[in-house]
Amino acid sequence: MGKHTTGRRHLAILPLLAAIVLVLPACATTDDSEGPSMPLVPPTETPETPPVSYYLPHDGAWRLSDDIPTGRVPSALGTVSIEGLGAFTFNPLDVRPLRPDDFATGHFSVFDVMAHLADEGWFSMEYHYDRLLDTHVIDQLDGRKDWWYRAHYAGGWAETNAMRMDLFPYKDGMSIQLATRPEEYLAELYNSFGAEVLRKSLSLGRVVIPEVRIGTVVHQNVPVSAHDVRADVLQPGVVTALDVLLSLGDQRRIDALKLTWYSNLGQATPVDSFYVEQIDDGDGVYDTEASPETGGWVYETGSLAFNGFQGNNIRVPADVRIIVSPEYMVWYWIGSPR
Ligand SMILES: [Ca+2]
Repeated sequence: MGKHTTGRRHLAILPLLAAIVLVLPACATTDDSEGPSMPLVPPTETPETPPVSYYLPHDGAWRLSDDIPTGRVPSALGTVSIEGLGAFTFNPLDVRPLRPDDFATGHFSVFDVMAHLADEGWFSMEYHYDRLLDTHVIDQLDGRKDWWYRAHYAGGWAETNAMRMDLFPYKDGMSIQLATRPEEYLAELYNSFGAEVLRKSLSLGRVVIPEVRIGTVVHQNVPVSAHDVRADVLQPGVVTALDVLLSLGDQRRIDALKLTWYSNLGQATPVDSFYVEQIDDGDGVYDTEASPETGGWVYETGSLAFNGFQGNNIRVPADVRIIVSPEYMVWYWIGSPR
């Protein structure tokens, strides 16, 4: 019988996990078999910085300067809750990415955590990479099929999520829950992934989004290229939701963008991401900078089958939201019209 973890960082997410933990067996485990000497301070940690804003284009280009902040590498013990099995603890410094072409050194996905725990022998899990879906699929976990997950960053809340588990970047303070879902639900998810891969192959490997809506403006068949804004977290060439806006800038369909880097936001720490605080496309609607008085932008992207809060509207910042070839993207202005 293992023991419960009592790491200070975990206390912040305990209220959110409590509902799940209460219905799980009491046999929680903790990965402390390697002794107490695990380092908790990463070699490349960067300190928190105050919010800092960047305006694009910069020197005529839709690229940020080279001296932008970088995110902290995961370093604190993390936990995963698995339906019917309990909570498992891991050291992020032990986790290796199954998709090293996507994640930069020190960074990895939610799925990588699961694969790591299975490799350590904490539970039985079989999985494979399906190239027709461009994702790893869990064939069985603890003898059961049809697993899916919920995950959110520190300060967030449990969200229905239709993002590939092996592309969801892990951060310290994250909450991760695995549970079985109806077979039909997984089939619909995988159908949406397969449609993305097919769409990308029909575009000869390029990301082309059939419809991008920004406020009241609709852009059709938007080609998207990588701009490598988050080279600290993602590998060069990985395409993100933010790249959609930067590509529209390249194409002169957006006049200006404001991106603000936050190390933390209230209870949410670390954040370590850029937030989009202005999309000026010159039509006079929602063109000004976001503010508490006027409002701001939120976005969603994915398959229409999972639009809104069915899975596409999740609190993953655009700069680390890897996209494969989504069916649509929408940026909503929340607040008063300006
Ligand atoms: Ca506008």
